Amino acid sequence: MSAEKESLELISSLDELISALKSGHYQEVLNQSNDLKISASEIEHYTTWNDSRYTRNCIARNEDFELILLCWEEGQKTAIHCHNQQECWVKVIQGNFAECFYEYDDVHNRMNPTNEGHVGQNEVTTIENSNTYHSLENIYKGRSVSLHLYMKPIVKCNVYNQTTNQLESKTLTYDTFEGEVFVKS
Ligand code: 2CO
Ligand code: FE2
Repeated sequence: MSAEKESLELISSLDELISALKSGHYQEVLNQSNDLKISASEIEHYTTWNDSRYTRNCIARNEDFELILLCWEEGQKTAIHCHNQQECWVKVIQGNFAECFYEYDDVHNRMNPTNEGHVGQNEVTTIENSNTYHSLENIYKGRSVSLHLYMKPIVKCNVYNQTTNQLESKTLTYDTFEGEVFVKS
């Protein structure tokens, strides 16, 4: 890493975060995840809502990263899923989440819970281990919003089907891209 890249100052806005990512300051962005202060007004342009599932709104992306805003109505949650071995952090902009971690036991074909906790406003959660699965649920009394950085972009991930106890590959998509309705090409 060059000396120039190591000297990035504290990121204090969404625009600075996007610039830092687009210029490849990945390690600094990872290091600053806890200190980043992104206000609800900065991300308002990217928020969309759906009564039946959380929405995925891509703020910025290239071949090395994707920065996504997830918008959750009260009670909405993910399936148990992995991150396809990509480095990541998740920062809560507004609201409160319950998070459960799991490891997949491929001998017995089952998902074993390993840990659980809460992620509140301005807090960060990560997945360190490529074999780790997790689920997130909006437990706030109202809408929650979370900012997700994946490096590299997660195109597909495994999702655990609790009825069959099988892992299924799921292709991830966006509701919006850079603030516009996303149209698959
Ligand atoms: N990984 C899920 C997604 O990108 C959200 S759970 O937090 O990482 O849809
Ligand atoms: Fe996730």
